[in-house]
Amino acid sequence: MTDLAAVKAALRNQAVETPSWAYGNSGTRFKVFAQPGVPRTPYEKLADAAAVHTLTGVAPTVSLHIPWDRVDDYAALAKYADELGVRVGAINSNTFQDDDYRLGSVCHPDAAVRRKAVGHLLECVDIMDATGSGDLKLWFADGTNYPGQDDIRGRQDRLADALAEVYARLGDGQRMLLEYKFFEPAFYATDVPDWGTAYAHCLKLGDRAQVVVDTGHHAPGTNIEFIVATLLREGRLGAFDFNSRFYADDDLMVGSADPFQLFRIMHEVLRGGGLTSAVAFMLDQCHNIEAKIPAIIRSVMNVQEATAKALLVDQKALAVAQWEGDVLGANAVLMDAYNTDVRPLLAEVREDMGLDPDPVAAYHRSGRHRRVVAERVGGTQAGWGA
Ligand code: PSV
Ligand code: MN
Ligand code: MN
Repeated sequence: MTDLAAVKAALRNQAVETPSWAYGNSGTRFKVFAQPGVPRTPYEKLADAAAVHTLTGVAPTVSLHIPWDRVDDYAALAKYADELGVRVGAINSNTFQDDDYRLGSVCHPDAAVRRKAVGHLLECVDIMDATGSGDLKLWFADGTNYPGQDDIRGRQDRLADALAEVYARLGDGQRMLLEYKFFEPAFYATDVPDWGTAYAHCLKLGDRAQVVVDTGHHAPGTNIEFIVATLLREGRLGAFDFNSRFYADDDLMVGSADPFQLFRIMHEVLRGGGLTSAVAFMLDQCHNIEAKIPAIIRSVMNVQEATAKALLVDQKALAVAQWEGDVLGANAVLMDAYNTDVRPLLAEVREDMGLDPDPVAAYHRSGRHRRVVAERVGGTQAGWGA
């Protein structure tokens, strides 16, 4: 038996962070298909994020990416967010789009390049101070393409030194979130390829260094929920970067390729107390061919649906079946929850929150897209290739 009132309360209190870059134009290395009405400035990205929050009620924060979201006055940007009813979330660093970073950034063999990269990371902490952001999110494109190209151990030492310097600069209430990715853009050896490497660095740094699980950053067949369970058990799961992959780092809408995997992840989050802790549920997606705001709303809804199904798992029945060694019974408890149509429940939750039960339809009815297309002429790229 599940307590429906508790399930609804948990769903009302859920928060999903949307990324500023998902609102802008993006593409593959083959082509960026520009869409009319995309934001031209970080201010307009915040306005789009606020529209998503107004319709869903559960997307109150926005990740920024520096330098894609560079402005002169970050405090003014944060104030504008506040006026729109949203807040600045994680500050994402970028140490991969500069010619100097051909051989890496914080792991580069040349100390001058490493200094430049660390300088950028420290600037990101300044931006956190100015915006009130609590999270510094680090993803490094560092790695090597050929055996012997550089010293694998030496690069780990350089990485550790850089992380320690930045960690020491964090203020009260600020965290460092370290993301891993098993390959790309480096193909032979990536410097932070897996959760174990990220975890080992975080462990040395201190409690406020935590691991980011980007769902698109794993080899096919990886049991991501096991990683989630392990990191939560160790108190080191800082955040998710949610998206979907079919082949590699595809950055498609979360819950679109494998909703069952998302459910299994959310079930482990729930089991590990991650729904009520400081784990940040962020999206890291790009909408190359589909309309952006409806895609982001749909993604938030997909996270909600997976969460609702996880909350509906009859934990008592599951524990009994597991204890009795009832393999099929235990699996059936999980599958019963997964196979429940939770859309009516989420519609009720939205109505309880004073929202339209169908946020995508409400967005289309609002006429906002037409208005914005007329107002905004000449969009910017999300950042990839910009
Ligand atoms: C590159 O793989 C990446 O998608 C990482 O997942 C980062 O989180 C994101 O770019 C933004 O820098
Ligand atoms: Mn990511
Ligand atoms: Mn990625």
